[in-house]
Amino acid sequence: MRLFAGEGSMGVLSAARHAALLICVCAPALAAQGAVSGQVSLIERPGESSEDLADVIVWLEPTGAARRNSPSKTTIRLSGRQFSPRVRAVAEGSKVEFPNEDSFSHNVFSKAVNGAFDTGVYGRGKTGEQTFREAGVFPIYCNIHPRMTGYVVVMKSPYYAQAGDDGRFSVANVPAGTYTMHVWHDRAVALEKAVVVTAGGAATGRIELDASGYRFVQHKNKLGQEYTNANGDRY
Ligand SMILES: [Cu+2]
Repeated sequence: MRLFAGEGSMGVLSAARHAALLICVCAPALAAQGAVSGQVSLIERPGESSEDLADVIVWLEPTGAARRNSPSKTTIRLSGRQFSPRVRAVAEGSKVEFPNEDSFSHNVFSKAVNGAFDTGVYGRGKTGEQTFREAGVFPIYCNIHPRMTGYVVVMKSPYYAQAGDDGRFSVANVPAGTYTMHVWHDRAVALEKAVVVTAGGAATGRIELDASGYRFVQHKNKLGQEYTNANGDRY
């Protein structure tokens, strides 16, 4: 780097002071973040086992101020008459694309308050999309295939995670503080739990969600009517 006449050692000292200041500001914030981890299981009716624990979403709502969430772009594929993945957690303001990988048409829609949309009918290789601007749980359906059900879970908090197939979850980079932890699965009663996160994170242990009261109810099509299967699709 070229030094201009008269700058010399003062410039170097000034740079050193700036570096020291940066370290003082950044170091405590970095040191006080940890992972919040645990394992979720579902209580089903007798004889039923859970095969969809990866649909569990865990998020932490700070009791104080939170850093801002960063919107992103993500994908839920339409494949084999299913949403894949079936559940997707995204930050508030994120765009979700729905590429059609089947050889027949789909029509993605939601009737959710604050999140209603309708992509219209589109065929193989085309992509529908929707931007989710408000936090909440948004059920998404297909107007052609009555069994297609998915969920976009939109987060205000930046601290969230989706469980693995075994129900284990880990929410990374959570600053020390007190939080309300939310645990969600579409067939279970939603659970809330107070969690204290230290500089080393927090371990919640095993969390049981109650899905024993779940009963399947066929949703209506986008016009609020029963599906007629007029196009010949069978399940
Ligand atoms: Cu469809």
